[in-house]
Amino acid sequence: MSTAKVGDAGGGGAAQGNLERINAALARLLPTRGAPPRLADAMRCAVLGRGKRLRPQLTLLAGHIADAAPAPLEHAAAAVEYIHASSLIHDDLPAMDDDDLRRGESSLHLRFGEAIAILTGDALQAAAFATLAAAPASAAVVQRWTRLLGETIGAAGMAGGQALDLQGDAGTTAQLRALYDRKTGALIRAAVAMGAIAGTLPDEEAAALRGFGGEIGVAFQLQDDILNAIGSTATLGKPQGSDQRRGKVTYVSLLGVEGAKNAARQQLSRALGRLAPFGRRADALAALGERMVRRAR
Ligand code: GRG
Repeated sequence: MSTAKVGDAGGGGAAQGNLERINAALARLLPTRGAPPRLADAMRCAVLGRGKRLRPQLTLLAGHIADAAPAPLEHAAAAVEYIHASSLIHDDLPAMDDDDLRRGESSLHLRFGEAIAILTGDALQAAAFATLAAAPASAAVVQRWTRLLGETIGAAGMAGGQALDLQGDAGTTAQLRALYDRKTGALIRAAVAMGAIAGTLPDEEAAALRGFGGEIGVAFQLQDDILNAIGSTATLGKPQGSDQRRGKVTYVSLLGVEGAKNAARQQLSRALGRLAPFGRRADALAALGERMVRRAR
């Protein structure tokens, strides 16, 4: 795969090239050797299914801006997607959101049973860290990645955000934003930051990239709220209207559909504003940010 394609803003061919490269890396680096066949099957289903691969694309494009080498970037991108896949499995479990449908197919716990689904999530979290540790990168880079990813998925990050979500008592947009920043935004921010860590950027540019990651993460979850309210189950590949059926507090329940759309637009423009210092160098990353918010699934 040509590395020259990674950051081209042209969309079409370059984006497709990145997707092929990501899918190849996800399959190649997935540590299933020695796993019981059923667990290995479940891991492959969870990781190689019909996902959009937004987070690994963010890692590659941020790494491109930071002039990072392609091989270590692939490890970071795969690690982020393994965590994402793990989070989807756990999110769908009966004890969490109890969702039957994911990416247009039965949720993993319905296909493999709840125990194997839990173990698949566990194994994928471990796989992420093993993949980082096996990257052809300096010890300093691997240490920064592992610390960041550990903090991202932990009590102050995704696990904490999910706990707040299950509590269901975010009553204001400020509280909801703080919750989304952990539950969804943390991994998206980390995906961008890990690309930056793999390369060389002055501190203020690295901070600008992290800022973009944080803002686009919240914008992405805002669009998710909107799609849950007005999308279709067939396009989404997951149940439309589930937030309302569960009485969940979302941007749509707080602001209405039009208010949430406005908030998403504002949030997107805040995110894109963070890329200003990079000029045309960030065109592809900005285009991906726009796709993340203007998506239909
Ligand atoms: C500690 C990893 C970990 C998980 C435990 C379950 C949990 C805590 C957190 C849930 C996080 C979560 C699933 C947030 C929702 C984010 C979201 C809108 C995901 C959908 O992402 P897409 O659209 O999915 O990128 P695809 O299918 O395209 O990959």
